[in-house]
Amino acid sequence: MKNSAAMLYPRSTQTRQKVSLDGMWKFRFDPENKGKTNRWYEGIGSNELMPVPASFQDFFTDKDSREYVGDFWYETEFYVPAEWSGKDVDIRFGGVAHRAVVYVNGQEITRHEGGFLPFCVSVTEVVNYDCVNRLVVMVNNELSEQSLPVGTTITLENGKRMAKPYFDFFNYAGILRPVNLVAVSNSAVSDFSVIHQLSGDDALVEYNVETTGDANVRVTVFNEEGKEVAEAEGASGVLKIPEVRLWKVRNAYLYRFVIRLYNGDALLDEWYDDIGIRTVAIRGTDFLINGEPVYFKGFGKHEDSEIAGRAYNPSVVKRDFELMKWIGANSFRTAHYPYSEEIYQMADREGFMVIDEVAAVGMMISQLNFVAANTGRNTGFFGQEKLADLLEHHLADVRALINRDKNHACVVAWSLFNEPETDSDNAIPYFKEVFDLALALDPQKRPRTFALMVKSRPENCKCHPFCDFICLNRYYGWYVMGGYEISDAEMRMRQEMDAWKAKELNKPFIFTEYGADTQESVNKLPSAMWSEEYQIEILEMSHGVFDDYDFVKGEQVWNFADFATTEGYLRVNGNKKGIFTRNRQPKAAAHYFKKRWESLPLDYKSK
Ligand code: BDP
Repeated sequence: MKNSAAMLYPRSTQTRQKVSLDGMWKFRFDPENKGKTNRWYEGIGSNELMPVPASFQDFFTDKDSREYVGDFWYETEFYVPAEWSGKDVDIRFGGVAHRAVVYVNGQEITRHEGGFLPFCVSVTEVVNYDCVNRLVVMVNNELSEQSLPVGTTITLENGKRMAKPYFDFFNYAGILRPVNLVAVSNSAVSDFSVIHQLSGDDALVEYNVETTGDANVRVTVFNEEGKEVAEAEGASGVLKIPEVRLWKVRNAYLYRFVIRLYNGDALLDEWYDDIGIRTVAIRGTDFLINGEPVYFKGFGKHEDSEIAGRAYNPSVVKRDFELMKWIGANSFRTAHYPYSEEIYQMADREGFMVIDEVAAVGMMISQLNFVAANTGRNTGFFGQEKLADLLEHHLADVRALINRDKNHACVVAWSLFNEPETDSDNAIPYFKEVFDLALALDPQKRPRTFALMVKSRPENCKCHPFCDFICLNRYYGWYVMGGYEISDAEMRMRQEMDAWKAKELNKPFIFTEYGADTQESVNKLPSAMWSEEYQIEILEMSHGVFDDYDFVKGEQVWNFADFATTEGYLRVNGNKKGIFTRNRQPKAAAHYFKKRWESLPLDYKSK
């Protein structure tokens, strides 16, 4: 499907206008499903205010609101200036979890499935110019086995509904990311992609521009001093950047690519993007950036913070990057869904490598969720009847993810699942479709992977051959033989690593999860599970193992910070595996990591 020009990251330029619609909107729950019958799309009839962007859950003091599952409605107004008539006027949503129906001036104008990727809709035909217009969004946060992320929705005896995620993070929902009103010309840039190649001291950047109308295309590249360094005409071609300053890990350099469309001398459209030039490849067990081996140090993260939940929060993003720089990290995985676009822009700027994950989480018969576990099904997850519907959503998300993130230098790999079931034959054709699509769509052909859960082992996993590099989530010393049994846990871990080694896969491995739940300020001598001492003990044990296997090319501990989950006896006020608290202060393990990571060179273990 062709992009609309407003899908590109919203920017104001000589020809484009964007107006933020963020702020306080009207809000209303719809527990009896009467919004549509009562025509709330013409106005929701509520004066309750709700911030956008935000997750609604943590504002309320009553549990029914926090746990609410179903439809809920938002309303705001926007003004369209008269001088925009003749342009294409769009509304662009950064992310609405998990699905939305959008109405302008009482008319339904689009529907969107999936909470973590942007969508836009043209409102040119339905807005009134030089007037105030009404925008209503009906959002829904139900979980199912046919949508991402995967879970179920149950009904309690009292009639109230409840989310049962097959995943370990709170089912935050709402308008989570910025909303913009965008005006672009009818002949505009709708897509742009780059492929980098190094040639001696120079870079050859193959580019491709797509447009919504006929126009002459010019691409001009500026360095960080604002000096023009390359220019080319035509919808596709090669830009030669002499004596290129490459984007390097934790030493970034970004060029500004300005794309202009002309009709004769008349400027029709202008859009720009700040892009780092680098190559990504895998050679044997090495992960290469610009042809040089790198070792991943960092985290599995979440978009999660106090009060606004999963909302894009620039202050939290800033703090997180400062902490990651302080501790000596160089990478993170966007567990378990695509993050806000601004986070990738920050990672580009700060030189962090990102393993970019789609929201394909919970694709197993849940271990945490007894409702699912007790259904008695033994077909395995990929044996389910309505698998085609799930696959369709999964492929749509892969498409949208690559479309959104393909030009980011920080994105060095795609993670296409987290901890799926991999031991049944049913999984194989499903995996093949997802992996093939990612390869076909990515102009840069970045490495693809998925995170293997504990049950995906060298002897039974049927799906790791799809991976260009292998990501392991392992909890030896926590879920597997914790506490005083940690010495046995270490032996088990080494046995597993020996078995992987014996397979001679000749691919890099990265530990994308390991760690221990740790309650801040609980100190114990000798250590005990949940204490800050025990967290460090697991880390030391794990690192000792990683260090002994040459093909382990990275460590991303679980998790950067404590985060909210569904309540349950396995979780004490959320998941406490953070190296930082939820409020972004260090646990003792943070100081331990700072020492280790500052001493490991970027090319650690390269031959
Ligand atoms: C892994 C999951 C992650 C969980 C983690 C844990 O990938 O989402 O939060 O375990 O249990 O299985 O802490």
